[in-house]
Amino acid sequence: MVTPDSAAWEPEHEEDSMPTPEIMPETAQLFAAEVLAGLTKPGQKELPSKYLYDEIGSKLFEVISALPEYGLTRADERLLRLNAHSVAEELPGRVVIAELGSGSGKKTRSILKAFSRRGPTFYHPIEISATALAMCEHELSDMDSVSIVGFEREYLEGLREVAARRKRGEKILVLFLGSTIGNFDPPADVEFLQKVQGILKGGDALLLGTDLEKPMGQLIAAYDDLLGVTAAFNLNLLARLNRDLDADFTLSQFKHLARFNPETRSIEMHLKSTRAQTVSLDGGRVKVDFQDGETIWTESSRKFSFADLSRMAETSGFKSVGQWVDHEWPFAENLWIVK
Ligand code: AVI
Repeated sequence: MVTPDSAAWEPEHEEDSMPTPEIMPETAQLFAAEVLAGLTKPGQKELPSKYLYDEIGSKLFEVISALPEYGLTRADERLLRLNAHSVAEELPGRVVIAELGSGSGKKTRSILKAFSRRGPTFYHPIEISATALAMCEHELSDMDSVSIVGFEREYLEGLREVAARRKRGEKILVLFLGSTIGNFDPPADVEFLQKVQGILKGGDALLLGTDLEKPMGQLIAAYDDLLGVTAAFNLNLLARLNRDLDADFTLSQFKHLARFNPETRSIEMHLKSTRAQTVSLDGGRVKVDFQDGETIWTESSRKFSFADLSRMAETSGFKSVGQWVDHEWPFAENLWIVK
């Protein structure tokens, strides 16, 4: 069975543990604690999907976004390119833009362009991955009328900082693009949106990108592509644990799995152990047993219906004022205002 020598994950042992150079010390401790909790959970083992995005994971996700099977990012970009001016029209006055997850500068550029036509614009990407933040800042550095101040923070913490710096008369537009909300398992999705709403004030807005329902075959192909990029993206999480938490996963003994869960209407990614084995973490202080065929659940990607979206806006305290839909790859951009 699992032997979580949890004391080994306490701060006094930090010096002899491998550091996580990708993230700040307190975030590194949370990372170790969440990994331990997920791998020692009774029943289904799991790892939080936010940890897929270290330097290599972020780059692999960029490649996934270019794959013919995976139309999500292109649909998101297309919608923003075509409708950024309509979003800006809905939000007159001075608007500060905060983005949860720095995303690819490419899609944010259209929004920033539309707002910066009115004058100097402030943009705050919020991201726990230093690499992703740096990639975004670099991508947008040529936009002269846009001041970029990034926050290397968890989403809500970063958003609180943006709200605390707000000047009189300024509105905040929060961008949460790319259907990252689909990676939160219900009810965590609505709870998260409620927290976002709680940080904002009446008249502030949220632009939420959401992937829509589509045929199962199309979804499986998108999350288990022929080149194996998504498999590499998923397996990199174990490689990251080896690098950053002194673990000894043998990558060839785990297999990427993508399966559709009809109850939650989401695609799940798992890493399946291809044999019974014991893996150690923190240089051997923690041991985790796997049965042959046992999986680690690494991500859910929910696909929304229009009814889901209306319900989510309502229960999280927003009013929908605009929705733009891509029909080539069913995807919706939703503009919600704090009631
Ligand atoms: C970031 N997120 C919305 C992606 C998705 O489609 O759920 C992550 C991803 N996982 C596998 N491929 C892409």
